[in-house]
Amino acid sequence: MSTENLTDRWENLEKLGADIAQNFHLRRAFASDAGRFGRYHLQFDDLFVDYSKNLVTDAVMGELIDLAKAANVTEWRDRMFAGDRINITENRAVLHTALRNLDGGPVMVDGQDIMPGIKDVLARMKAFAARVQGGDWKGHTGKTICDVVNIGIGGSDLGPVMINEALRPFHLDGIRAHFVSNVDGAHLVDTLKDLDPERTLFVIASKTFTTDETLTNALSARAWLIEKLGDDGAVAKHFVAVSTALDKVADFGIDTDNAFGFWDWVGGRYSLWSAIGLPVILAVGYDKFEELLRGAASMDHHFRTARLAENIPVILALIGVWYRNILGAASHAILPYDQHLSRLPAYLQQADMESNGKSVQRDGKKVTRASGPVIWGEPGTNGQHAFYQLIHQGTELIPVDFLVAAKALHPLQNHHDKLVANCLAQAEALMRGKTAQEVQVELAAQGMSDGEIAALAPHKVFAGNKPSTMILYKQLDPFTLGRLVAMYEHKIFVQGIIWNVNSYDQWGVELGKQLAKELLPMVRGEETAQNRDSSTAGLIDQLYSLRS
Ligand code: G6Q
Repeated sequence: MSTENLTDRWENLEKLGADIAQNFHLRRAFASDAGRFGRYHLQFDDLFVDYSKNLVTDAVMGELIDLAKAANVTEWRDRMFAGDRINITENRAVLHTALRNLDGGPVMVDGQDIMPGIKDVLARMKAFAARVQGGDWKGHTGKTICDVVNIGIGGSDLGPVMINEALRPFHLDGIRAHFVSNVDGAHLVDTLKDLDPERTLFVIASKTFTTDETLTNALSARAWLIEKLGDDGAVAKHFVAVSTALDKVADFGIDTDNAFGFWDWVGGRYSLWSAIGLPVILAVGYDKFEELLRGAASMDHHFRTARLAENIPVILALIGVWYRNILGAASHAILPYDQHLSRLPAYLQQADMESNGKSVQRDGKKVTRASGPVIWGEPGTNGQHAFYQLIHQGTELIPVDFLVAAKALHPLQNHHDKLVANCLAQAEALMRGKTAQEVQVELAAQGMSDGEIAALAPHKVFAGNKPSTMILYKQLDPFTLGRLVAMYEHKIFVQGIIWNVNSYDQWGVELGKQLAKELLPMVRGEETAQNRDSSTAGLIDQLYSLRS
């Protein structure tokens, strides 16, 4: 990669950024350019992305595309799909895309085609789910399963949780999926409270099968089951596992015939397409899961083949880079006007922040520019009655993604029309704002005196010029959902390439885990905390006085 090229590109972008910051307003841009929407939208089948309400011009978009070229985005993309070990700090390929390559050709890792193994696990999951759903799989006492509890955390939880929620309209009758992740015992206790042990199946989901939270929850769940059913032998019919470490699954006491494997080239936060999707398959059926995979595969194809300027993940990534690096935005909001996507912001928080929240480049040198932003959000319209105030009138620049379906999957059309109207209204309000003059006219029409108007008007002015991208899709079916999630995965990939970070490791989560191990005996009172810093030692003292 030629750094010199990149330096030139950044300099050009900075110049354009200074001009935009001074002289650009979205309201004027729309008023003066009837072709703005026409130029700044992308359509891929029934997925429509309107990026015209962003603080960009033709010059900016052209320069951003040149930045992507200078960073060799397409070469890196091809290396990822080809199975090169682009996760350099873990010496691993990054091949979650192979998991959905159902109709594609071979994908080689170390000279071996990995597709047969992927299809084999899918077939086993399909058969297993059919047995559970059809009532052939019986619990220890001969009863059928009606509740599935997935025990996993991070990448072994957030993906399936988000998908399970998103596909609620497709849930099969008779099986409910639950998710326990937190080592806070309240999560497990509250979940098990209303469940019938005779009819409950636990899926222990852990790539490594060493994660303390997951093993702690799994052991407590096992103890609960054995206590309720009065027999150690019950475990065989009520516990299955998803892992890359099948030896550890066996050590835990789960029959590996009831374990579903995946591979080290699947990153945790990219694993929902693998056997980690098992609770989703149990909840919605295998066919719907396959539609999800096919939707993702269609986005993979788009990402691999569309020109950079027409490539949805690339454009989203570049616009994000523009805000982060040139216009100084520290965060990015994900605002789905789709209740079923209520867990999408949390899912993307991990996908994005764990991938691109890095301070060193691939070669170990410190980054010279900001990397990943803070990702956050909540579904609309709820957020409107909560934090949108700050987006509209606060001092932060917060680019927003709105997501909304043209068609609802429920019969309450009136609700859906209101939902869509609100979503469009927010994008418009952010874009145009409300000028002092508009406010004055409005207040005068309400009969206010000049003095009253002068006092109130500044509070009622909206600066506008706040950017948003509208992601509009026909309806939230499994195919569309797969497409949307893959779109974000590739957006994150492109940004990681531009920032030159390794998006596929997560060393930043290790230190806390290590220290928790050291502190546990102190919290338990088995060791003194004397040698810790005074804050930690003082807090452990307080803990004891509060407990006694
Ligand atoms: C994701 C991270 C992390 C991981 C969890 C659970 O990319 O690696 O969130 O998924 O720590 O790990 P296990 O699946 O190994 O239990």
